[in-house]
Formats: sequence, structure tokens, C-alpha cells
Amino acid sequence: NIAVTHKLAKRLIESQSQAISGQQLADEFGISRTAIWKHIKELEEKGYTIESIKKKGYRIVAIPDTLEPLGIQTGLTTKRIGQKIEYVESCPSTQIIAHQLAQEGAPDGTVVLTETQTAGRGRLARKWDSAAQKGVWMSIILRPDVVPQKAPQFTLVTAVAVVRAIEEVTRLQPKIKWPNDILLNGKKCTGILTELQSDADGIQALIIGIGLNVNQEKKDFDPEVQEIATSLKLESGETVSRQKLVQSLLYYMEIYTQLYIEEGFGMLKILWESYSTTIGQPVRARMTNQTLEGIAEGITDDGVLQLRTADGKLHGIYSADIEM
Ligand code: BT5
Repeated sequence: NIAVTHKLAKRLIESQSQAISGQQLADEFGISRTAIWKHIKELEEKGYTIESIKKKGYRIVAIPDTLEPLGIQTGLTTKRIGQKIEYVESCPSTQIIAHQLAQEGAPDGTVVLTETQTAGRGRLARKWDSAAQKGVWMSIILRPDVVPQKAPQFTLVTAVAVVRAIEEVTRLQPKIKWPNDILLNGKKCTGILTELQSDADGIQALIIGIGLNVNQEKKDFDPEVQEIATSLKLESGETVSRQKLVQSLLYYMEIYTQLYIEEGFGMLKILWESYSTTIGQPVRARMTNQTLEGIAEGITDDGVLQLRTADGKLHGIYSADIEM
């Protein structure tokens, strides 16, 4: 019975260094001590390290760094985001699963997580390389009560949340490249993809996809992106806990999306600008129908990039690929 195994793990994780006796666990769960022992074996097979101390009982020493709900939700401090987690070991794309769940009525804050994607996608149907067990491949379903025009800013709000989470869990200092890239030393460690389900009544659901490279070595990346991509491990030299990272990311997503919905973009814009590499720089903005060169002067309260070309004209750019 997997549910009991999960409950047992949760109980042991929460009691931390304090061992709990087999008898006490048996009483609490209303099963035999032998049954408890079998669940303990089950956890060990899943990669948990459990110490069994004579006369004292069981104590969890280490948990495997998977993205399973159990590991993510134990110690999660959010109220909305991540209360419901859909986890699959492998899938074509978490965006596809999230879209389907949203259509079936999944609640605000539902999170989809996977260890690897076989058809991870970026903007404009580009490919997203998603090495197994090495990154965070995640989609978040939000149901904010805002007009569709306010949807693109969720990409910027998410970018700030990603930066804060990386800062909290590592000693790295990530930068944001408008609109949806997070960079470390000029290389991309995270991409964000915000998609929308809407109808005549407005936004039905936002599907925010986040692809975060965590523990890849250079060889783990597809050859096409090896020179432009990086991971937290490559930049920090240390293996990073994906569980901690997701917990931190969901926390910042909750507070910043809330702030945005309730107060607008003002405060977040200041934060966003403080992390931006784009603002104040000469850039080339490639759009589907044209390319513009100029100085990126700032973003508006709607998240639109303000680009001043050599002729002095100010252009509002809604979506583009930026080269610097
Ligand atoms: C993005 O698109 O950056 C958005 C990526 C969103 C991925 C997440 S993962 C969870 C969820 N499920 C999905 O299927 N997608 C979302 P864009 O700005 O279009 O950038 C795509 C480009 O980034 C590609 O053309 C490559 O050049 C590069 N790229 C691909 N994989 C990468 C990786 N792992 N790390 C860094 N760069 C990568």
C-alpha cells in the first residue's frame, strides 16, 4: 500500500533526527510492527536511507532527490501552489499534461513535474532539451482573475521567482534576459514558457512552463545547446538539491504572483529591473517579421520592452529574441 508508505516517510521526515519506535508507528498507523518494517524496506528500495536504532526505532537519514510529490510536499511552505502535484517519471511535455488537466478543471496552483521530457518545447515550437533527473521540468496551472492582456507579465514575474529561488539555494547570481531567459555568466540556465487558455469570459488558465537546468554536466546537454546552455552545477561546482529548489521556487511563485495580481507590476518591475541584463544595453531584437537594433531603455508596466533605435524612435516590443 503506497499511500501508507508515503505517510510513514512523511512522519519520519517530520520527526527529523528523533527516532520513532516500531511499536509507536504500529500504534499510530493501526498496523503490525512487521507491516511497518515492510514499509521501511519499501522506502529503502526507493532510495531512502533509514537508520534502525536498537530500542529507539527508525530515523530517516537521507531522502532521494526525486521530484515526487512526497519529497516536494514535505517541508513545502505554500498555501496554494503545489498543494496538488501531478508527477510522472517521463512524458513528452509537462505543458501538454498541464493543458489537459486545466481543461478537466484542475485547481489553481496545480503543479506538473517530471524527471525527463521527450518532446519538451520552447517558444515557437522550438525544442527544449530535458536531461533525465538533472533538471526541473515543471508546469504550473494558475487561474488568476485578470484580463488576458496581463498574461505576458506572468513570464516576467516567474523570472523574478526563478532568480530568487536560485539565489536562495545556491550562491549564484542569475540575471534575467528579457523576456524569458535566466542566465548565468551569459549562458542560459532557465527558460520560461507562458501559455494561455482563454475564452469570451477571459483567462481560464495560465500554464507556466519552467525548464531549469540543475545538475547537468556539459555532456548531458544536446550538442546543439552545449555552447549556449549551462546548469547550476556547472556554474557553482556543486550538486544542487532539486527538491529544495522546487520548494523555494513554488514559494516565490506564490508570493510574487499574488503580489502581481493584487498590486500590479510596479514593485515587481523594480525587482525585475535589478536583475536584468537587457536594460540600458544595445540589443538586436529579432521578431517574426522584422529585426530592430537599438538601446533597450526599459520595460513598461505591462512588461513591454522599450527599444530606442538610432533615429530616436521608441518602439514597444511585445515578443522577440534578443541578441546582445
Ligand atoms: C524557452 O523557449 O526558453 C522556454 C522553455 C520552457 C521549457 C519548459 S520545461 C517544462 C515545460 N514543458 C515544456 O515542454 N516546456 C516547458 P525559447 O526562448 O524559445 O528557447 C528555446 C531555445 O533554448 C532552443 O531553441 C535552444 O536554443 C535553447 N535550449 C533548448 N534546451 C535548452 C536547455 N536545456 N538549456 C538552455 N537552453 C536550451
